[in-house]
Amino acid sequence: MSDRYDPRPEHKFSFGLWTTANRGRDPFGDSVRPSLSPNDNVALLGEVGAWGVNLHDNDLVPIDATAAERDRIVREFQSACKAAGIVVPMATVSLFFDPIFKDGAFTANDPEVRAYAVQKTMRAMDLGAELGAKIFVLWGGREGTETDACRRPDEAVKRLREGIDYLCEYNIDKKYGFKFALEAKPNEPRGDIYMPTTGAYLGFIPTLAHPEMVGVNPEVAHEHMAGLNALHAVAQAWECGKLFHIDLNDQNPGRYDQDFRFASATPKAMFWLVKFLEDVGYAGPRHFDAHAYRTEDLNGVKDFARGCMRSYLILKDKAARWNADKEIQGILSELPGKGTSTVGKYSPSGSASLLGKTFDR
Ligand code: GLT
Ligand code: MN
Ligand code: MN
Repeated sequence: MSDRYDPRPEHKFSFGLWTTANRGRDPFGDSVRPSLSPNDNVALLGEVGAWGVNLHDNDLVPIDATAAERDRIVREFQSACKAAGIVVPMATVSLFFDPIFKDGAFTANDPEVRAYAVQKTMRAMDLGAELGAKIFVLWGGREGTETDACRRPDEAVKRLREGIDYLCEYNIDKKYGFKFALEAKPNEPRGDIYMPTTGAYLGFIPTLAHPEMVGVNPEVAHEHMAGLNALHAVAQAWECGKLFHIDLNDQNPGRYDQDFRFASATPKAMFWLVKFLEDVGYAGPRHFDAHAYRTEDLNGVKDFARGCMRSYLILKDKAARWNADKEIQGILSELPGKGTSTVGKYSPSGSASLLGKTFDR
């Protein structure tokens, strides 16, 4: 059945290979779904009407693959993407799965681990560039602690900066044209993660050597984990020109990383988020970083993926109706105080007249 909520390429809906291939493993229970190869995964994404696929290096190329294996895997994946009509807008790197990163990657105490993390990211950038990606996400999942006995947290910030500055130089050197999008999360898998919220990264970025190359990738669930309003984080990122990517999903506050289907937990909050993205004309990918319930089989995964996109389009439609609704717009036009200017530019005479003014509280 096709209707006006069918996804189309211009909607720029993307999924990570890790999202639709999620097998439902959690810390307490094993996989409930069979593995889905990257090439079959891309075919599935084509079938449900997605536009793009994103990947970590090791979602596609095993960490121990030889150079020849890597090249064959990449070639076959490119053919699979072509056949499915799927593009690769974003790439990222796994700096969290391998046991080597147990103490962190860019911030680990062992300098060999830190250097390996930078090398692994450079190779992931090579891979992403080969697949046509222009956005490179960095989620520092292991950049944190269980106890602050292990290092001073400001030392960790310096190490993180050095790593990212180096990768920006590599980006320039190789002419890859990547925009880096830093993704925050308050906790899990570490007890505490150094850059816990999008706001923390927005404070960190201006301290980098190439701040123009680096923005953020806010994730709805990660802001909700911290009990925050995800829209406010997204809006602040947008306002300073740093919304380079977005991870859409859903999450109840204060819980583990639930990665629920988009808009399935907080539909009203997600209405405001979609309305914002559409109103401001955000032109980047709408990436769903979520997964199906453990109770679902492969058909359920397809329903889940279709559901993410459909929910977005329903909310987009409602946002357009909100904007077009005469009654709503009439009520809004009665609100006092339009515009963003409050007191204008400072001048001594202007400040004197402001001080002299009597306000009717
Ligand atoms: C992991 C994490 C996500 C990140 C992915 C990119 S991996 O699933 O929980 O939020 O976006 O590294
Ligand atoms: Mn998440
Ligand atoms: Mn994410």
